[in-house]
Amino acid sequence: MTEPVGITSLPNQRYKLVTKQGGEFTLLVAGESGLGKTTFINTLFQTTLKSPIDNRGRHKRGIHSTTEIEIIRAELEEKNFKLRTNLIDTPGFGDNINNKNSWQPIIDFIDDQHDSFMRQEQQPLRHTKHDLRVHACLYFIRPTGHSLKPLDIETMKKLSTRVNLIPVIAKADTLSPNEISEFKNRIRAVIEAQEIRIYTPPIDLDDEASADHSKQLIESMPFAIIGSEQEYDNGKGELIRGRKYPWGIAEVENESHSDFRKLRSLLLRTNLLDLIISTQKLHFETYRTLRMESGENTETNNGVTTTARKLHNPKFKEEENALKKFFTDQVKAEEQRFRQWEQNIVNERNRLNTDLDEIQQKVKALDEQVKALQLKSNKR
Ligand SMILES: Nc1nc2c(ncn2[C@@H]2O[C@H](COP(=O)(O)OP(=O)(O)O)[C@@H](O)[C@H]2O)c(=O)[nH]1
Ligand SMILES: [Mg+2]
Repeated sequence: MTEPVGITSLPNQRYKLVTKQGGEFTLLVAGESGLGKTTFINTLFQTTLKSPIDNRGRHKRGIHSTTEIEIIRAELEEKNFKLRTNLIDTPGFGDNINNKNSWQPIIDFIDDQHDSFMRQEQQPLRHTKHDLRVHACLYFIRPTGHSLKPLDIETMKKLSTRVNLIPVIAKADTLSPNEISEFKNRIRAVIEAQEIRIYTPPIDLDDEASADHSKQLIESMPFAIIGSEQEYDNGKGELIRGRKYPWGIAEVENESHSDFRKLRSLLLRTNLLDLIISTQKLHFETYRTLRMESGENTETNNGVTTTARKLHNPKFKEEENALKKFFTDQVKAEEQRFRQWEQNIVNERNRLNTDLDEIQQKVKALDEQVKALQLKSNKR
């Protein structure tokens, strides 16, 4: 029996689904070397760590001869709720002369987790499923102030059809607030023009406060973040996490310096369930359906699945295109379903309003009858 992860305090009943499935959250960081990915993970730990990192939980997983993906397991605590978390730190890419396919180990890692979970599902007798499916992928963007590089665009496209992709501007302390807001606009324009589907917090029409919150998050995207493993005295006897400059401290948790708090809250609190559920319903289902459709038998060779490799190997352009197309259709279907659901609510409201009108008229008529009867009896 898995322990509830503390998200039971959330109003939404869907937590049951999540706790039943194991209640784990897996976050992956990706992007070029030196952008602060490892620092971000440590910052997240230091600001939310529940129990010290278990050394046994920190292990490396060889993916490629020159690259290693590190999995760190920890229990995080954000505003009194505990969450078992897997943080996947990936080596940077883009620093080779030839960066072609340098994102491949990360894409393979994500696909492998879907694949492994799918195989475990086919063996219903296994009780504890080993699940490292990635619920959110932070993509670190170099704070150039210009635009996205072709390598960023290509990598983000590949990631976006597989995981909830959350782009972030690294090292926000190296840009001025104006530069950040212009840079954000440029990045958003490229993301739109290139039709890259980034994770967008859903807007709940039934809940004004939550809808406003989502809108605020969406307006802040891509989040500009500062990471730091250091704390400094702010002169008032308080220790502040940040980066020290001659002019002062660029503060990690100060909302006017960085979007770190917004991002942390989105990941670990407000959108945690949505990230987990959409991974299952959208990304995992997309993967599984495509694998089924490909109709190939899974061949296991030293634990490496050849079909998975083939399906997503960029050399097989058709498969990659099939994935993209299927995913787009899924998203459209989801949106269609959402619109239908919205329409149903409107219809239901109209129906209730009509019912109400009718009832009010009946009440009025009955009232008049009562009055008429009273008049009659008074006359007698
Ligand atoms: N200015 C600034 N430097 C940072 C920030 N985060 C990390 N760094 C520095 O950038 C360098 C690379 O960080 P690291 O976390 O190893 O990057 P990674 O290769 O993406 O994992 C280190 O010297 C960090 O101290 C940040 O938010 N702002
Ligand atoms: Mg690193």
